[in-house]
Amino acid sequence: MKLYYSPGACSLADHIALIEGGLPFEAINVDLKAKTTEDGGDFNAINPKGYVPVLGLDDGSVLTENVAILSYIAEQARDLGLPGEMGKFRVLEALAYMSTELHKGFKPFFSGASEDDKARAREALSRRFALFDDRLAKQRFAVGDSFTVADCYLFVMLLWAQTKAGVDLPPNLSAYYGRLSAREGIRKALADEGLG
Ligand SMILES: N[C@@H](CCC(=O)N[C@@H](CS)C(=O)NCC(=O)O)C(=O)O
Repeated sequence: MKLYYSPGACSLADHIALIEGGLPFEAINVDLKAKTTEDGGDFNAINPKGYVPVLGLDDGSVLTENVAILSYIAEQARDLGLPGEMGKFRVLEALAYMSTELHKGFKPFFSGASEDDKARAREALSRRFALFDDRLAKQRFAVGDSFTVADCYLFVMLLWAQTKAGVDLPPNLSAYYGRLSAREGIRKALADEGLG
């Protein structure tokens, strides 16, 4: 498999998941401004949407969208999903929430929005993050007591909260972020993207 990524972008979630799942892959850095891959290829020809993440599969097809890629990884590395009849849907529920309620909520911080818009976005993100803070009072990870692909995505949202948006993390989320930051797979993905 090939993961097309940009350092520190949302593709970091997929990068972490591939490492945590012990899956073989090649990471390919994409220049999102120039829309070129690190070997000078035309990124738009790989993904006409023009954004990362993209997972290049061994049959030559590509899979896009964090929710789909992380779900695919959870199928390949079963430890990164949840067991039981509803397990898959609980993980999907968390991924959808992160994609639509958290990830999109960062837009003002990437688009040169006004300070008022940023303040409103910060407030909305804090409210959205509170759901996970409440959960983490009772469980160790985003969707239960085992690490899943949902934690890979939540880690990136929490990293952005602190580094891009100036959102203070409440206590349970802060402790959770500390625990995740110490995981070998996460440290490796950060190091591989040059983020130390
Ligand atoms: N809906 C996509 C959004 C992906 C996305 O926002 N990618 C950003 C990086 S975090 C990107 O590549 N932006 C560059 C661009 O849109 O030109 C997903 O969830 O996978």
